[in-house]
Amino acid sequence: MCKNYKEIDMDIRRLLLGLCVFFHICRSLSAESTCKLKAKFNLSGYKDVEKKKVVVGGMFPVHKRIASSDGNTSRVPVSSGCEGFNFRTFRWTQTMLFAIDEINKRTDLLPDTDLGYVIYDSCFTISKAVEGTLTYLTGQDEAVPNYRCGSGAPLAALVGAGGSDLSIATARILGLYHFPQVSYSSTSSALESKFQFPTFLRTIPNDKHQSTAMAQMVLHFGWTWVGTIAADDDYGKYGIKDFKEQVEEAGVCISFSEVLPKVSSPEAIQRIVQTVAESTAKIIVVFSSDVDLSPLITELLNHNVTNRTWIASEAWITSALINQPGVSVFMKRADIPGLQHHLLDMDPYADPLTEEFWETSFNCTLDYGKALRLAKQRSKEVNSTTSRAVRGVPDGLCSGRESLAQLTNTYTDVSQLRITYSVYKAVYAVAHALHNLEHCEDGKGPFVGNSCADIKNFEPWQLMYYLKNVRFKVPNTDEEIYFENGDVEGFYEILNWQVDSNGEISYITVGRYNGSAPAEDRMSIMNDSIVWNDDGLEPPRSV
Ligand code: TCR
Repeated sequence: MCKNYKEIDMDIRRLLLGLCVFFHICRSLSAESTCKLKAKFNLSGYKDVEKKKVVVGGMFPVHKRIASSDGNTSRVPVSSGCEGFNFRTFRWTQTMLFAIDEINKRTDLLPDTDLGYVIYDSCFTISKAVEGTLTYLTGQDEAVPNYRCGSGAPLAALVGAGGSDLSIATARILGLYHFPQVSYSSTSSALESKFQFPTFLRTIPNDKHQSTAMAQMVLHFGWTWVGTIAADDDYGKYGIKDFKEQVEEAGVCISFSEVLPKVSSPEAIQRIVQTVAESTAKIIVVFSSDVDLSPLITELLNHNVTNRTWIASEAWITSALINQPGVSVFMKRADIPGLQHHLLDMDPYADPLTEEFWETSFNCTLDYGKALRLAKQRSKEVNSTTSRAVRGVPDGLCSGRESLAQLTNTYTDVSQLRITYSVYKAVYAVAHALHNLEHCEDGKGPFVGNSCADIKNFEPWQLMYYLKNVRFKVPNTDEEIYFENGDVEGFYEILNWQVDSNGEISYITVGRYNGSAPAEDRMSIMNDSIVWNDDGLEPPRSV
């Protein structure tokens, strides 16, 4: 039997609701039902008991994957751990804390209310994102959805969840509870459906603009033969689909369409390398995040596959590794005054993530016992009992005073803030919505009988109303944020990535794309400023 889109969607919702109710009832039969909110307040250190409190949730892919389980079903299953610490996404996490701190210090925005936060690591994995969402809604350690059982502060909205496939999963659950979600990096056009994702909003433009910009660029340079590479998720698939539809209509042929594996698969990567190497197409269009793309880039370099021109989405920043010029369509870069200071001013002992960050960055351990054990083991290995490690401070123990400023990694690099800026805007959107909710005038409110919501105990759909209608200026910029159908304006820079004779990489803005302008003035490209392969100024031929 065939079902239309809407019916299938209703089925998914019913199924989810059923699951949630099922678990909740089962659990409450054996419930010790205490609702613990592990929210942190007063980041800036002063305690104000007078202030009302609201918790904002955050979800970031701080790790790159979950640790694989051994598949043993004869033991009590435990939630998988995560591995592969990601410095870039950790910067996004710290930016959320920075924004909350900044808002809490302000006297004109939410002056009587303190924002707290709970942050979950989605580990780039759907199951972890769903687990985090359910835990967040319950305020319990266990993932049972029942957000109303909370003692303590109300939950505001979820800022997250990272990639589009994660946001699609969490938005389905949050939508059930009419709970708002503001995303900073989920760009897939699949998320534009308000029927499927009624409470989903984002401060990053919808990819349909980016796909169009990339298609326009291919047509602009007269390329007729291109290859495509997509991540195996809703970001890659929808991005490339929208791109292909547009170029194919204009008569461009697609030489190959490859999909990058989500879980490590050297064979699949080899196959793609072979396709790229053998194809006569010299223009390659990529829609993938850096985590999924980097294994391919490394292999291409190993195989010396050069002389290709890359038209890349977001991922390009790290794929700069590939050491060949390319063009990217990027969101605009921004500066956030004070952020760098906040990033450098970190207490390594603040929470498990800062600890892991510190240990990974400085290649040492913060745990005295562990350092001692390791040192003992090492000294046994070298068969020396008089090692300094065992007598005094063990080798490999971090002092906690290592210098972050001297560290040069993606965490401390604030020169290319794009998604980071989007995180900042998402937190501000929630704060402004809460501010408007709190300052609603009695008798002039938007709800039944012109009533207002109460900041101490509001319903998620009431906050959703304010988020939908929010309009504010981002601090220190002229940029105004408002949502139209959950989306913001699609304004991009076109960047050319160039390598100078010393091997230094620079990003040069060579054009702009404004998805909201009339069709004929959307794109402007300065052809002459682009440096192509072989340092040429002429655009390459597509075959
Ligand atoms: N939208 C992607 C996720 C993503 C990302 C990134 C992840 C974007 N840019 C940079 C890591 C680094 C753009 C999505 O799935 O929607």
